[in-house]
Amino acid sequence: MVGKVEKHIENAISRDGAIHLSLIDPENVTPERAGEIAYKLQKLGSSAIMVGGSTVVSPHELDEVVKGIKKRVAIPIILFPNGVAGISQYADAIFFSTLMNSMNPYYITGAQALGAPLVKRYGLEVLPMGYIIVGSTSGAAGFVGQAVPLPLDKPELASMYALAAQYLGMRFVYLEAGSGSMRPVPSEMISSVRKSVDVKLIVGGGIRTPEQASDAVKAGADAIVTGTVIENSTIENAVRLIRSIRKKY
Ligand code: 1GP
Repeated sequence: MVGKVEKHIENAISRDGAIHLSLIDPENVTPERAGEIAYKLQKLGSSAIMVGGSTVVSPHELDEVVKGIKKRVAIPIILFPNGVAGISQYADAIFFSTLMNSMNPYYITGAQALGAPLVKRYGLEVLPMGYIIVGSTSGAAGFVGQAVPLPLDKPELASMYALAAQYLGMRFVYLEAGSGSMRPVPSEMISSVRKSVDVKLIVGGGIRTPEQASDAVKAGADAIVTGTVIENSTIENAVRLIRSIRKKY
């Protein structure tokens, strides 16, 4: 069932052409700092705050960070979990994901089965997502998730995985080049996936400049995720980056 958060995302994409999603890693910030960052990003036009990281192990710290963000923003807070420790009752929704190209069943259905009862008990809105890791610099996500990252020069492989995700019922596909990657997802790969699927296409990992963000949108991304780059960049770069994503401005 499509809930409030998914409708908010759909509406923002149809209004703006494409949207920016901000990722905050709860292991890198205090709850107060997370709130400040989220407040700034909301003001700049980010459509939702994602909270998660590949090595999150403390549900308590996660809860505190989500609460810190919630105090400061009205936009949805969406969990981006690495496993069962990535679930917080204080968030609005969860990207309920399967790591499509993991070699370990724990990341394909195991953690999902363990976490599902908690997601239900907390009443979190579920956003079903196929998560696909690409490129040899995909870092912690690829390593922890025991993925065999798709080669960046093989867009057809990404399309196959994305189409499989759609056929499995996912309403989101996330092409992930890894946080801090030196090589973001190439335009050719994004456009190949765009041609193959109708679901919402999220792209992230290593996007640092407005030009990279806008190239990804031109290639067909519906949403661009950036992590710490916004936090560390100048306000001008952050404004330009978020604006560059909106096709209709
Ligand atoms: C990581 O795709 C996200 O999961 C964001 O990556 O930190 O490089 O922006 P960056």
